[in-house]
Amino acid sequence: MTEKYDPKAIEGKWQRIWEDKKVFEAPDPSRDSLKRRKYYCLCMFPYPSGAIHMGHLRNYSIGDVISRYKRMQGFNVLQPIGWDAFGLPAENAAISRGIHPKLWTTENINQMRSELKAMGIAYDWSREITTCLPEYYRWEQLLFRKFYEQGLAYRKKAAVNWCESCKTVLANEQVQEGRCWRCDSLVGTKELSQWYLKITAYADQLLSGHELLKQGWPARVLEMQKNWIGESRGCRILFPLEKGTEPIEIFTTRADTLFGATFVTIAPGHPFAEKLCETPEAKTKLEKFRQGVASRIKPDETPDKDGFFTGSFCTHPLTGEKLPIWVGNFVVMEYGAGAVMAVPAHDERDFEFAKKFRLPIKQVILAGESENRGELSHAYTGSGALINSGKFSNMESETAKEKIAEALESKKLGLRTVQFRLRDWGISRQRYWGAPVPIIYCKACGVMLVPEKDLPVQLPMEVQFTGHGNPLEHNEGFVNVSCPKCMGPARRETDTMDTFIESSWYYARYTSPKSDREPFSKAAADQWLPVDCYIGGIEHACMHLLYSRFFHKVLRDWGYLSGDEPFMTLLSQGMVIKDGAKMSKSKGNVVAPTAIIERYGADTGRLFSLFAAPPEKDLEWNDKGVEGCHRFILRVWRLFYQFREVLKASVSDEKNVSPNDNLKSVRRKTHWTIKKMTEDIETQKYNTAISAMMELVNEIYGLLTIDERAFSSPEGVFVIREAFNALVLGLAPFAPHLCEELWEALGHKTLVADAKWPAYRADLLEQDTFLLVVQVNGKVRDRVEIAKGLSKAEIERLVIALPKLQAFVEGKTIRQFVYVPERIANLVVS
Ligand code: ANZ
Ligand code: ZN
Repeated sequence: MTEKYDPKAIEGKWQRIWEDKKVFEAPDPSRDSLKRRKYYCLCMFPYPSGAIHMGHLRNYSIGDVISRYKRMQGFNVLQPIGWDAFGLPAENAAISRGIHPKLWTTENINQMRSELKAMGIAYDWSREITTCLPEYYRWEQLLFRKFYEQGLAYRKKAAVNWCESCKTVLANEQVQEGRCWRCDSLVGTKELSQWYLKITAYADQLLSGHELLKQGWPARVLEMQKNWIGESRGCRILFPLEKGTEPIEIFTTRADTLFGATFVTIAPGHPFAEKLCETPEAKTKLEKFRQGVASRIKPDETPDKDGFFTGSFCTHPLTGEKLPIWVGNFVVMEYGAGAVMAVPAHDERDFEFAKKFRLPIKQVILAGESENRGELSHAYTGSGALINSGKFSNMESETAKEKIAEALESKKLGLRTVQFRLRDWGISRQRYWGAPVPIIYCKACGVMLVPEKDLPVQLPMEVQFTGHGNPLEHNEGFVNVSCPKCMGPARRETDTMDTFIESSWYYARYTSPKSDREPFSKAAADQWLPVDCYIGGIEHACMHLLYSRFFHKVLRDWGYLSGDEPFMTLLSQGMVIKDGAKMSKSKGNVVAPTAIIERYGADTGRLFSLFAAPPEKDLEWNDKGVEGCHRFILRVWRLFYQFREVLKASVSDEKNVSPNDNLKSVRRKTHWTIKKMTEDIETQKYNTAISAMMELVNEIYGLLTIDERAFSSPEGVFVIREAFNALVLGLAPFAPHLCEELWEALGHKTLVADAKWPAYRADLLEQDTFLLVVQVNGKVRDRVEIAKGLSKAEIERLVIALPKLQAFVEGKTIRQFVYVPERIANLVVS
């Protein structure tokens, strides 16, 4: 052991040893010679943007504490890493700086790999995957084939962001305040045929699966998913058309208000709209509306209610009344049936609409007393007794919902259904840097899947990045193919897949990352899955975590893997902030992990990122805090250095140890620390686990200041070695390089990474004394430490003799001695 702590030398040394010995390469559980239970710990894999940032440092430090801790607990731990390597920034770099996305990505991966290695994370590097390589994406092309064959992938027209001057489709991230990121011109929309995955077919399972996740997932993530999926129980009702055969279908959650429907409103994009708009005026209006609605960029922006009368009527399914059909801009085509029955008296949007266009308002639900007089001033949206509703009048809303639905069902004019807000997943991207959709269009044969034997459809490397359109479209060698069926000339699909596809199944690929016959081996997936702990940012609460749960369920249904859920526990870590804002390049408040590693070593950086805040909270970056963590490491180092000879000495047998009170108290602290850090790590309170270890170090230093020879007796050597062992083992998941070095200094021949997590002895936690609060006539006059096991009479004698009490008892008679065992003694005097 050197006198000076030299993180560079130590960290490099142990990283090499771990790598040479393949310490963190996880054997498949069936081949594990140690027959350990498996534990799969996964951090969301990084996008290779250039260099690792503090969010990575934090995320991966948390994952590593869990992995190393579980390993010390005797688990066979899989902690893999890879690269989410397709995506927009690479293409933007190609457009603005002329560097090929493949090159840009590869360079970034190389840099980030070496930075992650410098952090000393216990990764199984033999399982590294890179999603932009054909050996990875070929499998999702295969999966896409299967999605298509199973009717889970389909094509439909939809609006995309379109920059007219760049002649290109823009991702939402490329639209900044309604303008193109590149040329700053206004962004419009364009209708294109796009590929979709039918996630809605799994909506109910994605929701009911929450039951299984309740234990291990943060409630707020489940809540966000629940809202995103948006289950809504209601009724589909048919309104027969006055002219024509097919009725208009609407979706409502309030069948009880059916008698209050005074008109029907359809979405501008409704397939009946053209047919229903008979007059030229209505036709012109429809055209205008369609353009207006389409040019809205953000779907959550609701403009003022607007609409027009189509000129057509339908009939009320129960009363037979004639109801006008309107087009309304607030009715969305993608939800429910794309049409609503308008009940202005009980729905705010309909109320506003009816007021604006002077349409009838008919109350059918009784509101509270005061609200039932005269004309409604706003919609009453609550429940209550029905009025003006024929034979359903006087029923309560909830009963009426069922009874009216039944009546409709028996007339075949209604059906109770569950509706989801969740939309199918649009996976088409009109961009180069993604996995090509394996489809060929043939004039004669139509839409054709690329045959399995022709996979992968590789991205061509020779492409021009002009910023105009998708480079694949202009790549003749890529686009022109022969049809797999008739061999005639055909065109290849130029859309590439959303990068969320790659991250939807990578966790399964890690279980057999080199598999070259299938996406992953079922046997390997069955051994490792589900992921026991998944760690990543809260920003992935909905999309990524829903998409991968969807993939998992689909793959399960195909028999590719088992189990209903991919991730059993989820840890959503908070953000890293500095000076009150999220660390980001644009804010200029970035601290690079590499700078911290360079200056203090990786162990300090890791320790700080775990000490500064519990994982789910935001972490405020603070240079003083980093220095504090570094000083703690130095303190530990000095302590070990001071005792370097003792560490090597032979230790007396525990049976022969009878430590004095001071040593006993250090022992107690040691066992308390083991208990505390174990419980805290189990409950993800890494910050307080570290505090406990700091306390132990303080306790040792504290005793040394009173008595610098406190540990020189054989008992002392035993006690300090026990404390040191506990400290090194406990700190090992946090500061692993430091701890390997100290473990070696303690004379161990094995790695601390392989060591067993310590156990505490409950009997040693017991204190021999307790603190007694002493009162006279109910007022606290003193606090004293009393040995355990004394009788009440003995304690009374001790209390009466306390010097501080003399002033209060002198010359008085003691009437009573009240004693609450091990807590309070009260003298009643007069
Ligand atoms: C009649 C009614 C009467 C309604 C009433 C509400 C109150 P959630 O809970 O979100 O599912 N709706 C249905 N489809 C729509 C669409 N495509 N665009 C816009 N609005 C639509 O909401 C269901 C309610 O939202 C439905 O119930 C319908 O209005 C409206 F007193 O029908 B309701
Ligand atoms: Zn053909």
